[in-house]
Amino acid sequence: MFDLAKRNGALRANPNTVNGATADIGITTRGSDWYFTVCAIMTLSAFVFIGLGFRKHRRDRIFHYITAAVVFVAAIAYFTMGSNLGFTPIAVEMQRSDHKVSGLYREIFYVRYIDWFITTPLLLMDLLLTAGMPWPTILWVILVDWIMIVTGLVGALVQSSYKWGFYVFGCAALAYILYQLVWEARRHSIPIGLDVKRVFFQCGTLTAVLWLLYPIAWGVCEGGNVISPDSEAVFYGILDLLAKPVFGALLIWGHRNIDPARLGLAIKDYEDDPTVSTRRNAEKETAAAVASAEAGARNGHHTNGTGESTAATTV
Ligand code: RET
Repeated sequence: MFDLAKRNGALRANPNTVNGATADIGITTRGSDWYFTVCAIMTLSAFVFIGLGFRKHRRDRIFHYITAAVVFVAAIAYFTMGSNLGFTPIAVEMQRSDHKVSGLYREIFYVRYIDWFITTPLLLMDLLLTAGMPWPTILWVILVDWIMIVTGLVGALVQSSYKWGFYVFGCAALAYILYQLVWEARRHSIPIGLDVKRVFFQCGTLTAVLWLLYPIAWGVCEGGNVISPDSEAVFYGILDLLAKPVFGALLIWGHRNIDPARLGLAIKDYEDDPTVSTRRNAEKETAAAVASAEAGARNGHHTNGTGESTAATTV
């Protein structure tokens, strides 16, 4: 571990000066190591989720693909933060005397919000599709989610106390999302079946509890500058590990015996469509018959032109 820390040259390669300002409140090599560790876990989970998807018919892989995309994107965001990139120094509104957070400019990782902008809608899709919610509601909840993330980002980049105004908008958006999850969607999942209700309840509860902790983390990191960027890495890192790979594993496991068609996700697969495969086979038979007739004519043999024996072997 000590050797690994010595080998991690991210902070040397990518220093804290960006856009003409230097972040004097930034991560250390230990923070960078932790970000890289989370990156590795996210990457591994992405491959596991994709691998599990191969055990299902491709028509039934929607939850595997969505969840794998979530952890893949997170892996890239964590690689960025581990590399001491994807941040900008922002003058702190509240200057502190504690040496861990004393200074004028704090390192604000905007890449976190890019990650969330992509992944939180996917997590909401995982949940709301499980509950069988109608797509206009899903779209609406995703739009509200985007408002939450964007207000969080803007607030984090604002230097004055007006940052808290954006925070309040973000919290209002979160309250609405949680209402949709714990009330509307939960009730919608009940009539679909006990198994669906159970997986929605487990993943929905985990999400509701975890998502409430994000604004607390923001309040003590980007907002109030109370805890150091290394502690910020641990706080958000643990939340993200629980909200993405752990949530994903629970969800995929919960879906193992649920046919997506029951959730209104009856997806057509070209390969399985009997009209398509019958037509395809008929085309193959005709092609084989023509080929054997031509071959027969070339060899001077007489055939009846149906090429039945050849066709039978090609079907
Ligand atoms: C912010 C600040 C503004 C107020 C609120 C926030 C909530 C953020 C949430 C983020 C969830 C992220 C997840 C990531 C997955 O890996 C933007 C921090 C309410 C709930 C689940």
